[in-house]
Amino acid sequence: AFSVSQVLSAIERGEIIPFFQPKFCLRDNRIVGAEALARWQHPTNGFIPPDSFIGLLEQSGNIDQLTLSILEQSCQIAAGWYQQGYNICLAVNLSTVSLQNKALSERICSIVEASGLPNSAVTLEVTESAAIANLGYALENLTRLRMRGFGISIDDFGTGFASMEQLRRIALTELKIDRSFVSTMLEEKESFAIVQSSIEIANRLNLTTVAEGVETEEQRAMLSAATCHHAQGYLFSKPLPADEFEKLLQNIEPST
Ligand code: G
Ligand code: G
Ligand code: NA
Ligand code: MN
Repeated sequence: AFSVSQVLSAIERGEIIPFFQPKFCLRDNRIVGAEALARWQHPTNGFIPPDSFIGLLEQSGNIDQLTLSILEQSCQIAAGWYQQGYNICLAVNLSTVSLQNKALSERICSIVEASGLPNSAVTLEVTESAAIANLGYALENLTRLRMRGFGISIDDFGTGFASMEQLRRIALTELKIDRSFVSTMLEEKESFAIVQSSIEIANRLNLTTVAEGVETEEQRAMLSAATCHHAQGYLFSKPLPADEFEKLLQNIEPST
């Protein structure tokens, strides 16, 4: 296990970098987005997955350092793709813990502005990995970010933060169906009912739907028939280093 100060110095040394997992359109298979996922490129231990340091950062009050570092690095990379004519949306994970920070929305705006990427090409995926007692400044931050043009996505829908109450109160643009429902929906009618109902609610609320953890052709076909818009998962691609993601973009789409 690592200490908080080890993780913080890794961030400062630039060892924690974004990988990118594509989001695909289920209608025409085009890449519509890239989700930045943090990876610690440890000098001796290889790649360390985020589960081994995100909880630690959240509990010690340091998750903002990671969020803003991943945001800055991934915006700079995605700005390059944007300038090459690839019209894709960058997605960055935002912990509900970070949303407690009153100054968050201003810091996000200045990082994105410095990168040259328009706010409308960035979606913030709100992820709940820590239980929080009250939402504090979360609604205020999210409303301000939405007003500035960012997309707001609710991650892991159906498992936590993502309640019906939040659907009503937050100015969302996207709903991500949790992988646990997608992975069981072919065998369990309860899971499929949840997937289908989530898509119906999202459609009625004019939200884009993204299915996570799509691993098989059968799942892809079922989601497509259920009118889900976008999908992410090992069937299409695992999270990739920036240069490999760029090759995927070049293979699939000519720049305009
Ligand atoms: O990336 P997987 O590749 O292992 O990611 C595991 C979990 O870590 C996911 O729930 C994802 O939302 C979270 N995660 C990955 N990168 C980030 C990040 O930059 N910030 C936050 N807050 N969570 C992240
Ligand atoms: O919570 P969040 O949705 O941000 O987490 C994304 C996590 O899901 C990452 O750990 C990523 O590596 C993982 N992931 C992405 N696609 C698949 C998939 O098709 N199957 C499985 N099992 N995990 C996936
Ligand atoms: Na996410
Ligand atoms: Mn998720």
